[in-house]
Amino acid sequence: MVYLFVGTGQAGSALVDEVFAHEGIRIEAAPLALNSTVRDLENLTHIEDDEWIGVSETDGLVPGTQAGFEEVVTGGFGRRPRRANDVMERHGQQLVPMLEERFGEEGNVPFAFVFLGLGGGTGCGIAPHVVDAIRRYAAGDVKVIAVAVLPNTQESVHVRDDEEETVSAGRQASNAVYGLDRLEETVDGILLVDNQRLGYEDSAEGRFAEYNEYVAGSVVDLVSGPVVERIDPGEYDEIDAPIIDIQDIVTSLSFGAGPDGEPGYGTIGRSIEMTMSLPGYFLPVIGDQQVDAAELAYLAQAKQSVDDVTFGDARKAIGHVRAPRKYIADPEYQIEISEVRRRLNEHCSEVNLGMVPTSRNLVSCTTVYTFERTDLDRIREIEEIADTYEAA
Ligand SMILES: Nc1nc2c(ncn2[C@@H]2O[C@H](COP(=O)(O)OP(=O)(O)OP(=O)(O)O)[C@@H](O)[C@H]2O)c(=O)[nH]1
Ligand SMILES: [Mg+2]
Repeated sequence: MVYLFVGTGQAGSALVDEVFAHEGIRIEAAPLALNSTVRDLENLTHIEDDEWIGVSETDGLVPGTQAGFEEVVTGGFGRRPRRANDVMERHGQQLVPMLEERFGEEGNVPFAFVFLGLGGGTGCGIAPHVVDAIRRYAAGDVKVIAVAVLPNTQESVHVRDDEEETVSAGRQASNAVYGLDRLEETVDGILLVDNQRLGYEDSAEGRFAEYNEYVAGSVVDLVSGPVVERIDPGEYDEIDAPIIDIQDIVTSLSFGAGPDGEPGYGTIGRSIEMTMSLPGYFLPVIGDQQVDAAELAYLAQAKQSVDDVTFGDARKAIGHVRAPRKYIADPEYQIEISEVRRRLNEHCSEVNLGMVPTSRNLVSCTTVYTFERTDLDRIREIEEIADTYEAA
């Protein structure tokens, strides 16, 4: 059994690359990066060529280790998601045997994250097909959450640091709506990451490193119970809150179940606090610090991944605390998880709370708020920019 993290396009692959920078993640999870330009794949640090799949207009889906990969996976789709979509309509079914070869024929994937940037061509065009292929591979028995990056639509952005070409906010918005409309047909839930949360200076291409780290760290913390720390809920009963499992996350990010179910739109945020003062690292006996749960929950909310959120519109929420055992079980240091609940309950009644022990000297609090698409002003704004662009 393996938890699959798939990156599509440049933004998607860069985010998955950051996820796999985390220690322990590979034990239960595996990455895949799909892109149309070999150059972007070569920039990945933690995903090797045997985990790449090239998307080529001439050759369809090409394994990263295939001879001549560099020659056929070059073009890219240059912000044209419809072209990427066409290629996947012709060749997307090739992905199913590739998954079988890698993960076994049994449909060994109970859960997948598919990451993409919504303003470009490749990710927007291929991600829904990748989700379909995962579903076919898993014979229906799989949950899929998309992690989708909303473009900064305040100004045109440089396509690359080293190129003059710019792409308009309108074009990106239009691609984003195209991508989201298709995505929501096929995934169980969508976590949104808004590049508009970055200052303009930081959102120029190539300067995403820190933001990607933050987003990847939040996602990893969210799934850390089953995926990283591999806690069996049954064997850990001294804590006030259960282990958040994958099903809890899916339930919190979707509305209804089965064929009538609809994906919710989630935002994610995370705050961390060191549990040891700096001298504590050198003299561990004196170093431990108390951790203020209310403050952590407040900060995690302030750092949510989407601009202009009305938290009162949230339908569901998750709060997840990852902390050293002492901060979970020792009465003197125990984190007041009820403070996290209190913050989430201020906005909505359906709240899922979890805690997981870790060996890091860090307490992290990750929160997710889930909305209906129509309740997010940022999506409405992007739709309006797209309409204006398409009408011109
Ligand atoms: N947060 C974040 N956003 C990124 C990153 N790289 C690109 N983006 C943004 O994501 C959106 C989609 O761009 P890309 O991921 O480059 O597009 P693509 O899927 O490779 O598609 P092409 O147009 O074919 O290159 C744009 O709004 C970019 O500004 C990244 O590493 N992190
Ligand atoms: Mg690209």
